[in-house]
Amino acid sequence: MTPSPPIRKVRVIDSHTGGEPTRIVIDGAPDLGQGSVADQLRILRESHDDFRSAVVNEPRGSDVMVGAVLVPPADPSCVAGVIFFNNVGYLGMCGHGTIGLAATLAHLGRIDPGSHRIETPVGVVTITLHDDSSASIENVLSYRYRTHVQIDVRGFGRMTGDIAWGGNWFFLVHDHGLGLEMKQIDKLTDVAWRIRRSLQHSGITGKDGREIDHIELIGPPANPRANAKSFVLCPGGAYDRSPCGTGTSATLACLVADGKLSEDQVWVQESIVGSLFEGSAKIVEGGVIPTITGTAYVNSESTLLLNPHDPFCMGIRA
Ligand code: PYC
Repeated sequence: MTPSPPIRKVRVIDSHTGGEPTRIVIDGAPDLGQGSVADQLRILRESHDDFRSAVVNEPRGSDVMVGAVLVPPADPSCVAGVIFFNNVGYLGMCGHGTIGLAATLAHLGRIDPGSHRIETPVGVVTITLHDDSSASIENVLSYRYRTHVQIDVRGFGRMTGDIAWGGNWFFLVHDHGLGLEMKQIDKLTDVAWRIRRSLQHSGITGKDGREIDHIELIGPPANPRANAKSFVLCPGGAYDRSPCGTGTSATLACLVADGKLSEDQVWVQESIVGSLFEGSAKIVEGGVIPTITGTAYVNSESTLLLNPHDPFCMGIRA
């Protein structure tokens, strides 16, 4: 009798940052070689994409789950490398996920309060773990690429937005005409998805033809501590429960470009579920370096079992 193929074990730590989940693989990921984190991402994408799906997709995960693999950094000044992904693909950077990474590394006893460099596929970011367990991330260079871009959104008419990079590509819209409230989630998701479609159909992209895969709708805050509230639609159709770290970075870049935010001025962004991130920006050549502060909570340590007999072992793909 041939022996059954073994069940593969993958150790993960789950956390949430302002309500948005992050599942970090700390053991059991495929071997991605010794290259830069960008090279390791290429190997993960080209040769092990089913692993991404197994970690974040149903039945183990959900459309909302953001996953990550902790990898060895090529840059010796970094304490870790990280590759973020979601239900449909990979993220250049992930702000809420990096705050979740700080909480996870602290939970594992791998970092203490203080600053630590992390290698991501789009550059090195710095996390500062604070004594109260909150964390700040100094993000990659963020900038506004185009302003006052007009699009026709089917069923909603003409809208105007900014295209900005905050570690992912964003289209930021103020004139959407909708209240940013939980009871409007279906409508907000619908309009944001239509905006994305309209950008695709019109051939409107980020720099170098990169797809704009995050849509951010901005409006007045509900919390008196906040400056603005946002609804962010992620690439796979789920909305970000957190204020979105890369989205807040893109917002800061636009505010600075418009002269509405000065260097180091604190900006508080509220998410659609009411969680808050604090942001500020250093002005540099070509844009800003944002710092985003939030708190993540580790809420599970577990072992995923990848059973080759399970027909949905590698997740249900869209
Ligand atoms: O916090 O940057 C972020 C993020 C991107 C997608 C989901 N969260």
